[in-house]
Amino acid sequence: MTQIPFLYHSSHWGTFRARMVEGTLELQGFERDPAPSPLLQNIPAAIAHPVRLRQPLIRRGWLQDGPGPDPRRGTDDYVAVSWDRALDLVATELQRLGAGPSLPADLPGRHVFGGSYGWSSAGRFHHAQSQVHRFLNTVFGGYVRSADTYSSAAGAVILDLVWGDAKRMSRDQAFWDEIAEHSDLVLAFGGLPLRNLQVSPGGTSQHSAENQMQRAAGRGCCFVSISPVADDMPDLPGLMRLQPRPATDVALMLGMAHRLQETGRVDRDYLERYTTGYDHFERYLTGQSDGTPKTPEWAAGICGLSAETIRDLADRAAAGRTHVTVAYGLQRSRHGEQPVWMALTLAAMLGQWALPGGGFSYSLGSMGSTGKPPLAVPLPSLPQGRNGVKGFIPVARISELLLNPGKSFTYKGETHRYGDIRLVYWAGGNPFHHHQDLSRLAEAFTRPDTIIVHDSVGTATTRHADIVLPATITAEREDIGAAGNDPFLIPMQRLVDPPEGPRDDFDIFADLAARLGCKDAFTEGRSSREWLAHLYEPTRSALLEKGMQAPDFEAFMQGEVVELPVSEGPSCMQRYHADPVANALSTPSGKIEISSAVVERAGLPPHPAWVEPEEWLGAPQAAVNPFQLVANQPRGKLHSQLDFGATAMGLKRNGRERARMNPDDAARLGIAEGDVIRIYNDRGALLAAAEPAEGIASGVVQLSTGAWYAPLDLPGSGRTCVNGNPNAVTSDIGTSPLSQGCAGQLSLVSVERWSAAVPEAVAHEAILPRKSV
Ligand code: PGD
Repeated sequence: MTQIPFLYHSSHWGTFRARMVEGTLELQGFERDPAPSPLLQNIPAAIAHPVRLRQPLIRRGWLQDGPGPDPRRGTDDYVAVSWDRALDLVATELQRLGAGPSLPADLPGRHVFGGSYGWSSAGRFHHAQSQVHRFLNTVFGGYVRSADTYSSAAGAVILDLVWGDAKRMSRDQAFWDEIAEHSDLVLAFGGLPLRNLQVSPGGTSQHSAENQMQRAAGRGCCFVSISPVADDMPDLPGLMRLQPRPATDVALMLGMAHRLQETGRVDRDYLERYTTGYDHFERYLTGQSDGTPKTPEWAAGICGLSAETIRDLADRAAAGRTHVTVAYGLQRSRHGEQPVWMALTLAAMLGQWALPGGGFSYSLGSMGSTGKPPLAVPLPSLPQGRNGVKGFIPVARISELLLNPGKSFTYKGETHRYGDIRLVYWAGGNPFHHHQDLSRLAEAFTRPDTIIVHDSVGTATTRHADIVLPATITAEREDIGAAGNDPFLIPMQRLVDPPEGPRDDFDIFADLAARLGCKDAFTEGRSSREWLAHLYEPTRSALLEKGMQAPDFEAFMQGEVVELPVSEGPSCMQRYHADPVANALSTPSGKIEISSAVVERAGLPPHPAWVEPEEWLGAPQAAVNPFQLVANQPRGKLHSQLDFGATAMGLKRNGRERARMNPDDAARLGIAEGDVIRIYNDRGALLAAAEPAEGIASGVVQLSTGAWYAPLDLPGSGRTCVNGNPNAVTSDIGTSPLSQGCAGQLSLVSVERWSAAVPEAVAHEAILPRKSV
């Protein structure tokens, strides 16, 4: 009997090989991956799950009454139509809004929100967000975009100002190798959670971080996990776990900084040569400017660790080679700039940045790609065309945009206005999972004339759309897998033919562009396969120029992964340390900025500072809502993707997300393992399955994001997500006037045992837009 061969493929959580055997997808981890991710086991469910969208759907109210604001979105039912009818309807609506081959100078795209934030899928060509951007640029001349990411907005904005291009700086140094070989102490604010390191946008072929941590720890390096959630760091020899109150890391860092200053261990030569503005910060640290010295005792009163512990940590940091790293999670909360800026300042004060294994990194605990060496060749990349529309929103201000056209907002020290949006076009994202205060988002989604969503599955977002177009999944199409800091180019082979119905996003857009008279501009005369061949070529040429093997496109798609060279040159920071004048940073002063005039102009303290957030355990609001909800990234899936897959479902209880809390807190509230609990505040409520867990700090409830949003009106509870999506209760407030990022990680909530009859979790397929009968 002939064996069915395993074919290569890729996902955000890893490269793999797979084959279809009797209707089932069999998977193997990539042979060069030391620890393939358990998330791979979510993929087989996607092939034929009832949650897959199979026909274009049009919301009944939109079909009957035409475009316009409509409170029925979210509750209306849908009419299934043929592809031809759906595309005709979409094209007519886009034309009504001004799309076409000749556009006025005042581009109609200014009324189109096309930010379309979301992780989409791996694959360089079929990446849905890139496709929708290219399409909107082609037919509307542009669109209102979103700036930054839900992952990192506060951190990226502050680091851009005080360190230089945050993304580039965090991705151009092999921190893991340095830590493994040289660090004595790693201060990990937010930990180094393996669940985050499983994933990276575009894919990650080698899950090697735990090996590197073990190598370092085996050599005697001490890792310090600083997080209210103990398993934010794997067990390691010599590991120290500290659990300060959530949102108080800045106070802890200031207490450490004060100790360094008081004991004369601040590296003033480093500060003088490489930084600017320390004197201003020092006056704040010592209390000269505000009367409050930021002593370890002061810090202890805020963060809950003892002054002794804070002093000891500072002493240890000064005694050896110390690497300071801060995870994205810390900045995904109010005043999220501060912990990132303060961690960078602490590293500068220690003065070991120019030495291997010392210094600062950002997002080492957040992305599988951070800390790996950058690549020395370009990757295939789909050109998105030119966006001629100037309007934008900071990424997490979507509800504000739709609810308040014309209202002013601030960003990076400047004032802008929200546009007037008539069309929302989304492909490759799930705002009804990722945005905060989802009841408010539902209200915002009633406002536009038309909302169009492409997805492969029927999420809560599709249920709020007027037109839903079913997309293929990666297993059903060919693509090229590749990602920054990942040393392989993967031929993503088609694993299974698509079922009747779904189409590739590219083909949908190509047919729409044809109806709008813009087909050639969109496709440039290429089919999907011709695009793949075209995009492959720059990488191949670069490999050949370096004298390396590079098969031609056809051989590549039929064959093996291609190994890519990594850069051996010095990183930006290594160049900067070698010559800070010739290799100045891209900050206003060219140096690391410990005080910033731009930040001050934006209305924030001019240097890193403890800025008390509204929702922390020391706030007046905690008297009403006494628990800090930590809504972090999930272990069993990427965001909301494949929430119905085997790994994700295996971690739920009766189909409901688990919320972990300290056993003493649970006992005090009469809550036992497996009880259903209600987590609520004045923004909303959700139900989750309680899991008392020793590793959760007192006063904290940890509930990861990702459960599919399923709001029901429950007696005595109001609108309640019965599947456990934390964004039912999080706050839709910007991180600060400077960055306006997502602050969804931390909120104050109340918790109680649900004592009424327990409603069942809503099955994923029941979230699909309801078809009329
Ligand atoms: P995903 O679940 O990845 O979430 O938010 P994001 O929207 O990225 O959604 C991707 C969607 O794209 C899925 O519905 C998937 O089916 C669809 N999709 C995948 N591939 C394709 C394709 O090829 N074509 C089409 N048309 N669709 C496709 C994630 C966001 O959530 C992020 S990045 C972060 S970091 C935030 N984190 C938090 C947090 O820490 N705390 C809270 N409270 N909230 C958060 N929200 C944010």
